[in-house]
Amino acid sequence: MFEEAVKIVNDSKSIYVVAHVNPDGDAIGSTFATYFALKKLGKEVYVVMPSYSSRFEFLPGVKDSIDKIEKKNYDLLIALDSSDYTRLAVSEEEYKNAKKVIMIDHHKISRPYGDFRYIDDKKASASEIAYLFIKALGVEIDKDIATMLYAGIMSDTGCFSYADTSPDTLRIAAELMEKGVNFVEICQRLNDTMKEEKLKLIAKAVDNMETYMDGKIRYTYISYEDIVKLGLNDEESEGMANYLRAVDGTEVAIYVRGKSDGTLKVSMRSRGNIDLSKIAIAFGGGGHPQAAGYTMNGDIEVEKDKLIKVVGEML
Ligand SMILES: [Mn+2]
Repeated sequence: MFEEAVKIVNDSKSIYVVAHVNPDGDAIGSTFATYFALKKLGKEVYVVMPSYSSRFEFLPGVKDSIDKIEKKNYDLLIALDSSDYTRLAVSEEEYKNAKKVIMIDHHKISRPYGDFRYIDDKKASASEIAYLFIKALGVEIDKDIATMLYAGIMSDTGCFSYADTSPDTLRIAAELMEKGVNFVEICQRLNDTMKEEKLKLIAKAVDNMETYMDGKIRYTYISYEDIVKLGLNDEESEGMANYLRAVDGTEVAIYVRGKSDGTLKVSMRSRGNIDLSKIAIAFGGGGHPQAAGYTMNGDIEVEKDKLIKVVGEML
């Protein structure tokens, strides 16, 4: 399964580990777990992560990440949780300077890149695949590695609640727990802690909420201007669809927000009765059955009506 990847790692000295921009818990967990494992193998290894939310700073090693790849020539780039190389947190030039690239991902729509690929959209998180990779490398899982893998798996499974959580996911989590992971703190800090500004954003999202089909569909929109006014950034303004979905009777929740680059991001969440990734793919995006998204082009009112019609037809 990973024989070729293990050979590539064994043949490499200088290694950079990278995930997508605006890293989430899974991106951070999978990259740092891999980083710690490669360090144990005596590799010259770095994590490139130019920006991340301060809520991840309590996790081991996060502050040691670097902003960019300085080397003109290096042996290996390992990319995790990133379905498309243009979304990686390195420039195209930095990417091309790698002698070899390993890609590890779990998204439904992946544009495969690199010399070795391990893509499994049945896996709930990239961190779960990183666990298999680390085992294949023959590295003993210590507390730091376990902490990062646990944080990643917990994040992308919605605390082990999404449909793609498998018996294997729980078996891996159990093994990680045995390594002394502080799972109470990880869950509290990543799931149950927010800035006051975020609470105000939720209030705004509720204020702007529209309901369709007797509440089966809930929609809300927040402009980038409003996000900036609250002092939040792109990453911190995510997650509103989860709150809308939590309302009893909701089948699909839709959250549209303005982003710093001027585009509109659509995030959808379902209770699992319809496959949102199909809708997202039709609109040029991707994701998972219960969580998917895309970039909205054109007039927001026209595009919103189009989306609500498509979702309504699938319900
Ligand atoms: Mn992920």
